[in-house]
Amino acid sequence: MAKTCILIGAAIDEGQRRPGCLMGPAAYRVAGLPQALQELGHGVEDRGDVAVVPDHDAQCPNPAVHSLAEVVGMANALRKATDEALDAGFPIIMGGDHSLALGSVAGAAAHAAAKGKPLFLLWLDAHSDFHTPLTTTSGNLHGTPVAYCTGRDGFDAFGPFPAPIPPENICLFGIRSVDPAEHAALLNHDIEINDMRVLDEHGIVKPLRDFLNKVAAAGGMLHVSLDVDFLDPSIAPAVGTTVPGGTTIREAHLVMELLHESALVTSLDLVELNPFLDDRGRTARLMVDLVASLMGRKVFDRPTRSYSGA
Ligand code: 6HN
Ligand code: MN
Ligand code: MN
Ligand code: MN
Repeated sequence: MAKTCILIGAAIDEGQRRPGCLMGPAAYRVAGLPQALQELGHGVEDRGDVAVVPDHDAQCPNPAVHSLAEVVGMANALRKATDEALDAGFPIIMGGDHSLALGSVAGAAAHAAAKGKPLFLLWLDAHSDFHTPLTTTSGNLHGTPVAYCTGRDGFDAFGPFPAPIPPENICLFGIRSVDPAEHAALLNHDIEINDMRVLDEHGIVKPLRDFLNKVAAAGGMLHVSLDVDFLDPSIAPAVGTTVPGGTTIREAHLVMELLHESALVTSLDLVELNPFLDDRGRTARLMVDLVASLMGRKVFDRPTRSYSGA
């Protein structure tokens, strides 16, 4: 079914320390994201990059945390932009580092709560991003959004998360790097953790389908947050936090194809692309191709003679 895709640029790289992610929105436009969506029959409305007003009153007791004012400013702007975009269509937030999800998921949660629907969160990432501003040792706020979404303490500067997402509604998928403080906290939260160990053994299909069945049964909305480092660095070099042992091109496409078939996804983040680290645009183009699969691109539209699994 054709959608109105609302492109929102979140040009931020202050959620970590390596400059470059702020060029992400421009790279997605150059790599042809709007055209790819149009070719699939979708409407596209590019709302440009959101304007950020840094919150210079924002405070955090952990001295390691840096750029709090800028990250809070972006979160405020994106919370509003994502909530509003959900009224008009399918928001695609073009990052920017993963700290932008402190705003986009909050906007999706506010929207879902207003509609009386449960929100589910699929986190496609090498990392669990389950630090709070109080536990992070790097001080990089891109490592914190999942914790914020569950309503954990330590996020005073961001204001309360609207309608915290029950941990059972969150699925971490593809993770292979978890810090000790995150590990300890995850043990106390009933989040579905499909780390690479699980995906190696079971493949991606069954764990993903099981989660999607849960979303469908609850009549939920589904926000997907796609971190470039979900992919193996050999195919997606344009990211600051590479972790070997990630998903292959085909696994990633299959995830997207299953998400398309489910028709459950209601909003999407594209995060951590650092075009300065890219190799002739290949990571940006791969991300655009993955979005195309999520939005309905296929090799064959129901082949008449193919293996059915029956
Ligand atoms: N990401 N756990 C590390 C940290 O610095 O807190 C890495 C975070 C990576 C963040 O995946 O968006
Ligand atoms: Mn991440
Ligand atoms: Mn709304
Ligand atoms: Mn990551």
